[in-house]
Amino acid sequence: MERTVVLIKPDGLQRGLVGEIMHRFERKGMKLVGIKMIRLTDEILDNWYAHHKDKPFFATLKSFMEWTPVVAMVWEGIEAIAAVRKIVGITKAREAEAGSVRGDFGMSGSQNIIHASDSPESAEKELGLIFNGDEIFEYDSATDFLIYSKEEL
Ligand code: FUP
Repeated sequence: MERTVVLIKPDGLQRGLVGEIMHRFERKGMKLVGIKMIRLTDEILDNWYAHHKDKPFFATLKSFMEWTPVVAMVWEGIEAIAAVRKIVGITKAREAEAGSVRGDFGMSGSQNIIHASDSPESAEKELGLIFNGDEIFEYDSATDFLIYSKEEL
């Protein structure tokens, strides 16, 4: 099982898309193991987006992400990182596939509603930046046997 971090960004929160987005991960068969609202700080964002720190959009990106709290979630599943990225869609929302969150709800390449970890390394880093150990829950999923075959579990 993999864990991946999803953020509903300030535009997603303001547009009332929190329930809609969570519903998509639930229906897919992903397991929610952590969730909270958090106000992102300069310190978190400098680390989170360290790979973008020299890009021209970095300052705008940070102030956008600090505009309101975000909804942070950790979803678990087999190959969850890639599965969630498919649901999210590509960065530039106006070019994202219809059916993805960005494809269905966005037009912007910067105000693009949602974030999802892009690798096991970034998932681990992002989880550590936002969640304490006691905010991630281990519990038996009553539906795992319906969602996965015996061989997969
Ligand atoms: P993604 O993994 O799809 O969220 O995309 P990136 O990690 O490449 O970018 C992270 C965020 O930086 C994007 F969600 C929005 C912002 N960004 C811009 O504002 N302009 C750009 O040209 C590229 C990214």
